[in-house]
Amino acid sequence: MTKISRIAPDALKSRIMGAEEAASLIHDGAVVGMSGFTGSGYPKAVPLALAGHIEAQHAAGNPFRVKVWSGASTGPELDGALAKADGIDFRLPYNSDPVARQKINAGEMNYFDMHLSQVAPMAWQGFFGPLDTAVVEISGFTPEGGLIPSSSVGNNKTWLDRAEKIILEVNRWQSDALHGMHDIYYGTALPPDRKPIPLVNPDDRIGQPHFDVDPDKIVAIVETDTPDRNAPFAEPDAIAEAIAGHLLDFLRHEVRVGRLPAALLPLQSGVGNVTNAVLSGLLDSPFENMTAFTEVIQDGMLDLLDAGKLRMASATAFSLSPEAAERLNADAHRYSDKLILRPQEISNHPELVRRLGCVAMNGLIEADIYGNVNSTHVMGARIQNGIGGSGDFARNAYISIFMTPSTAKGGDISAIVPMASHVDHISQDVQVIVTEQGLADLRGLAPKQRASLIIENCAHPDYRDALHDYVARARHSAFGQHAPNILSEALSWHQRYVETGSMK
Ligand code: 0RQ
Repeated sequence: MTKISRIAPDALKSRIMGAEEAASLIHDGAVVGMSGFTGSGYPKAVPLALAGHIEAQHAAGNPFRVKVWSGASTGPELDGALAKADGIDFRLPYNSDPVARQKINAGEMNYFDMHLSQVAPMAWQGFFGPLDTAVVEISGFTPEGGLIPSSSVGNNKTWLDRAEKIILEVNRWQSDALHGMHDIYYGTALPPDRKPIPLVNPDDRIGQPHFDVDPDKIVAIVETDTPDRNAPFAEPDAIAEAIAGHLLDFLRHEVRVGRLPAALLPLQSGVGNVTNAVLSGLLDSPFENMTAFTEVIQDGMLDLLDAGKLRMASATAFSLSPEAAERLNADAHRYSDKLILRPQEISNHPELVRRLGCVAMNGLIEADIYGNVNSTHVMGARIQNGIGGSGDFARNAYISIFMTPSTAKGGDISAIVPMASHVDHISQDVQVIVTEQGLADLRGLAPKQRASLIIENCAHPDYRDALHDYVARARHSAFGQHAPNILSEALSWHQRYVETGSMK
């Protein structure tokens, strides 16, 4: 394994500076494209220094806020620190930071959560306006002055190309084994010049291992040695294990009846504890030689690689617990030829997800009796994280699976409701729903058939009778009998929760 050079080329050495000085190059109102995706590869020093600068400006009575674009979620030193300083005016496309979430839900911060595959194309289409500054973490430099990406690729290619000026953070903590792991595709174009993307297998490499950069745009280089800070995953509990069990039975059945090959099809696994538990469940499954064409590589994926069950994984970022990140860094060469990190417009590209036939497995907040899925808004109003890549994969997958515990908040909320209070995934994009109670295979079923199956197989027994009762009454009184609903009652469960703290 070759060591990554962390030293800037001679021509750029004069631009090495401290984080405070670099942060002072960002002005009030600036649009900043930050690196970072699910807690990996985000800049760690400059945003923190910028937050300090913003706090000082606010204390002096001066307004100061920036607009932040990223790949997906970042870390506490970025979203957390800037939100705490009340320094973010607008944010896209995905957030899981609790401080930022609180600000968004208090109405103090504008946020637009969007399909992750669409961020870079829309930036190129000019839909979001100009980008002032890119702040991008890299792991080092090639001898020719190219930039070796960090533990996530995200939208960095686009930020580096589109920004007027660039601030780099060179993070020595990132593993040497990242060198050669990335596949940066430069063949995208805007319509009418867009061409097919030449990727037909999950392990195809179609680009180059580094970013090209215009050195004249680099205004600052900051050296860091700081770990990515990902939240640890919860140990799979009995509920997560039951969900994984139902899902694995289903996959085995699909192989048996010839609808899936023995090695399955490229897996996509969403964020969260439940989806990570499913990956752990695959460890004990009969499937061999699996592949993943997904968005993030979680702990469970590393375990599958270690066990020889997973042949390779393609993603745009790592999303590892601190222990798994250390494990990867300590033994990274073992993984380097099995992992590919790509720009998120490629890792999540609808054309590729459809071509490869991904098996999409994502979490949900709530599903309604007809199979519409809410992944984002609690009680239709309060954002949890964002749609992330779930829509990119769910609509285009070979088979689209959503999973959740049947209740939330200690049983006070049913995850199966008469009508979803917000819809991210319409029933056509939802083919299978799994809870610890069981699995509903909705393929080819009409709405009324779906309702019976979802209530019987997925709803918690505490809520099952009430759901059956709702459907029975809707079959008498609804405006139509295709997907019968009682409009005055459909969202009453949510209203009851808002008023009393329980849907019961
Ligand atoms: O909140 O921690 O405050 O109690 O949501 O819920 O059950 O731990 O589930 O970690 O698997 O996340 C949909 C949020 C599930 C995730 C979601 C509350 C619950 C808890 C987490 P607390 P769990 P998970 C590609 C795929 C969208 C993005 C996506 C997600 C918290 O999967 O963000 O799929 N998906 N990306 O209490 C009120 C309900 C609730 C509820 C759960 N019905 N009502 N609160 N919660 N259900 C990857 C990327 O895009 C990066």
